[in-house]
Amino acid sequence: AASSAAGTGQNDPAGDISKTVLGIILGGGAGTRLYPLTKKRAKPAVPLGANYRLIDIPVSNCLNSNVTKIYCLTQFNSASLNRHLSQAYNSSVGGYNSRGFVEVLAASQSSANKSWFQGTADAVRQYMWLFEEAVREGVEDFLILSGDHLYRMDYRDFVRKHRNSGAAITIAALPCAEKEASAFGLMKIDEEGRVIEFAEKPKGEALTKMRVDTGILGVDPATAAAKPYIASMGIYVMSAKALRELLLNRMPGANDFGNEVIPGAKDAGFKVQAFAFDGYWEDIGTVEAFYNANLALTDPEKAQFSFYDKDAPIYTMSRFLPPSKVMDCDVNMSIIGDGCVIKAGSKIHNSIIGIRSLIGSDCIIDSAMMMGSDYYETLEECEYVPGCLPMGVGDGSIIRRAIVDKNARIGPKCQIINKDGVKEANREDQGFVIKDGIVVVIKDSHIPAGTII
Ligand code: ADQ
Ligand code: ADP
Repeated sequence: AASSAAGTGQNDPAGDISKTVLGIILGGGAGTRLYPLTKKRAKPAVPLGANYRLIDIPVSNCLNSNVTKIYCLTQFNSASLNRHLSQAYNSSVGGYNSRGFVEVLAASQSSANKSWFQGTADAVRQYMWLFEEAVREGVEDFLILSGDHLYRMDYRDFVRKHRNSGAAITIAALPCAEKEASAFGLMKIDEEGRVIEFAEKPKGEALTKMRVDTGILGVDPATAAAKPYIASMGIYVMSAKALRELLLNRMPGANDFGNEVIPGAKDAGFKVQAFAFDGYWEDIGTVEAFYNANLALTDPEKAQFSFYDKDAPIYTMSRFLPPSKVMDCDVNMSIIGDGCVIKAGSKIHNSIIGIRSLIGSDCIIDSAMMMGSDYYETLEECEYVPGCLPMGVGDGSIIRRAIVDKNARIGPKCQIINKDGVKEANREDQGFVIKDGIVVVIKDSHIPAGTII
């Protein structure tokens, strides 16, 4: 199906996919699972690592795969997401020749004016009119991605496999253990990789019925024994024609890909294929998974993902921040973003310290993800803040097993340690929420001096 030999796709059997593939990133529904990180921003704008945002992962994977036409569907538009995308990417994709772009499409702007997307398939359906413009300009396949995954993939292999098999839909898949299996769409495939059964998040007996020998994916016997299910990664290549037929004609009421469109397409006789992926991949769409994946980045024994790869870097906004300053501190197994200042006597262990973090003296930051700040504030500006509480962490505070969102102001001698070992709590009036035992300090909140959580 290769159409043009221009650009970097010249010798690629998948063709120049910058012209024939449109990337569509599903940027989040109601945002309950990552709440309160999504309280004040669209999910794709949630900070990741010390310098990045969630959206940088799928967008970087697209650019490294030569997919340069990218839309991101979200429930609400946010200034920080738009600013981030335009500053980080538009100069690199918007060349005259490639005609690339990275754009946000929010539910509220939809012409079909249902103000909220009802699900993943509904979100795509509501913007089908716009995607069809891309089809008229040569796009043949849609690459449908999720906004909350941590992985690195060359989508060219995925597209090539899809085109070679002549499938209507190709689903990226990997082997999965019993313990995680019911969180995913599970499938059974034949020798050719065609999906013959698909069950979205089955439980109990329906789950055990989906057990297979995952050796069929080409994994070694030990892995096959430990991971006897084939899980959908929620990432799809769909031919534009088939998707139009499915969403507009066959299943005009289907809201979700996993629940309805995928099983429905298979039952209607559309060719649905699996594409085996064997790298690191993690769904980081819950507070616990998000926290664990971030902290794992700091631990050389656990880290399976690196933001740096010379052939496939993860890009982000260039902020031109000064390098971080660390006084007489004890820092180990930690990642420190740009523009931070950490004062003397502080101990930082197994933590992520995000951009522009200001940490006072004699603090203990342990197993924490600090997101940092969006801006620096001057002493004069701080005078307008109640109690003149500066952004960052005050002297002598202890933060353990917590996520501290951006622009938070934590006074001196606070302890954010989940002292009572609470599993779940909503204390939004006090500036925090506890989820899965992890304290999340909400963006812009004030935690007065001496507070113990
Ligand atoms: P889930 O991730 O549970 O399962 P879903 O909640 O539909 O499925 O979310 C998929 C992606 O779309 C997420 O990135 C989410 O943020 C986004 N999204 C959800 N609703 C949206 C909306 N209304 N508008 C825009 N974006 C929205 C899916 C598949 C499973 C598969 C897992 C793998 O359904 O089969 O196993 O992904 O993680
Ligand atoms: P980053 O990725 O650096 O967090 P954002 O786009 O989220 O980027 O925000 C950074 C920008 O936020 C700063 O350049 C600054 O202009 C702006 N900003 C947001 N709120 C304020 C504020 N209250 N005072 C000053 N600048 C602000």
